[in-house]
Amino acid sequence: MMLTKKVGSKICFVGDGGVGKTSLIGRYVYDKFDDRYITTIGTKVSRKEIVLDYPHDNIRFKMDAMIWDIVGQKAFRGLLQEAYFHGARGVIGVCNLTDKKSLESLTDWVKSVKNVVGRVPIVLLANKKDMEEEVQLSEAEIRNMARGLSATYLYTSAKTGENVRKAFNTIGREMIKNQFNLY
Ligand SMILES: Nc1nc2c(ncn2[C@@H]2O[C@H](COP(=O)(O)OP(=O)(O)O)[C@@H](O)[C@H]2O)c(=O)[nH]1
Ligand SMILES: [Mg+2]
Repeated sequence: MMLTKKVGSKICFVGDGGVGKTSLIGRYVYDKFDDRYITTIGTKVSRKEIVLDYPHDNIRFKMDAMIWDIVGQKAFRGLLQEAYFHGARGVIGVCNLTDKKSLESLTDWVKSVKNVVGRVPIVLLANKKDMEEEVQLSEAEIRNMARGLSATYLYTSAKTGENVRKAFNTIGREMIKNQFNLY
């Protein structure tokens, strides 16, 4: 019989406005994609259980994930930032494949996270993979950034759903590795 262990966790999304953070969360948590661009204000927290199996250790983790989304990017400073990152166990950094600057920005985003919580697992998502004709970033550039941030990376599309579940499973497994030393 498999042992089930419940764990809580906070996952923070970072990345420039428009890269697809809210859409990726929407796709994962509610399985929908909204094509309109809605600029929301404040911070939104969604909740979803991530189930992770470790057959070799006979353990199933049921991770109660609190997924934090930044909204109103411009006002995101100082104390607000601290409250947002406080207690984060994992970070998903998102860039937009059709916007070169959005990859570079991740350096500062991750710096801000580290100032508050120190080292936590990071997964870098190169989003909008479906927009093939407009891609501005090479895989080498993404790989280099990921290496610099000690992050793993994945190509995603919130529109088609490609790799969205995998992105959350990957950060989940990284957090379990970090916390329980399980692989
Ligand atoms: N084609 C395409 N559009 C996307 C994708 N992800 C997000 N978008 C669109 O990009 C815009 C910004 O997305 P949003 O999730 O609000 O970005 P956020 O500011 O990072 O939360 C919206 O118009 C989305 O519909 C994607 O994977 N593919
Ligand atoms: Mg958003």
